[in-house]
Amino acid sequence: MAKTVYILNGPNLNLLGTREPEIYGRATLADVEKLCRSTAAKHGLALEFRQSNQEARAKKAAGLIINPAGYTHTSVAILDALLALDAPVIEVHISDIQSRESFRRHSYVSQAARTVISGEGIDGYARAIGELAAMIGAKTRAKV
Ligand code: CA2
Repeated sequence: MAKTVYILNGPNLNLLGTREPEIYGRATLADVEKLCRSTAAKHGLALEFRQSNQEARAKKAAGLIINPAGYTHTSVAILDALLALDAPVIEVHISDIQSRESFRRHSYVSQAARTVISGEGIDGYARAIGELAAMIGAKTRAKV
């Protein structure tokens, strides 16, 4: 059976493509989901793609990719939840959080993340799936 990877998107990411295209690009969250589904399929992974304005749990995850959005910079609760998870975590940001306002430069979530991908636009999600696939030993097709 295919391993399941969770992609969790934090608050307000449903607004992607509607505002601030100079920071976040023009792709919508539906476009991000489409990209993630095709990338996951290439790696033989099942995908749960969620957007929530609240915290989410992912009990059956073989691995987890999270864009915690604004919670990145505020939430010890999300950090604790990720530390309690027995699966590798990758943190993704569409924008480069290190080159924006000073309050965005600190991430609580990074302490629980094996890898942080920031500033690659929505392609960062596809890279995260590839890296997670390698970490969890997914059956990636030869030509991805
Ligand atoms: O760059 C990212 O992916 C962020 O996680 C996005 C968060 C921001 O608070 C983080 O510092 C960096 C914002 C999510 C809301 O996204 C919007 C997109 C378009 C219009 C309004 C909000």
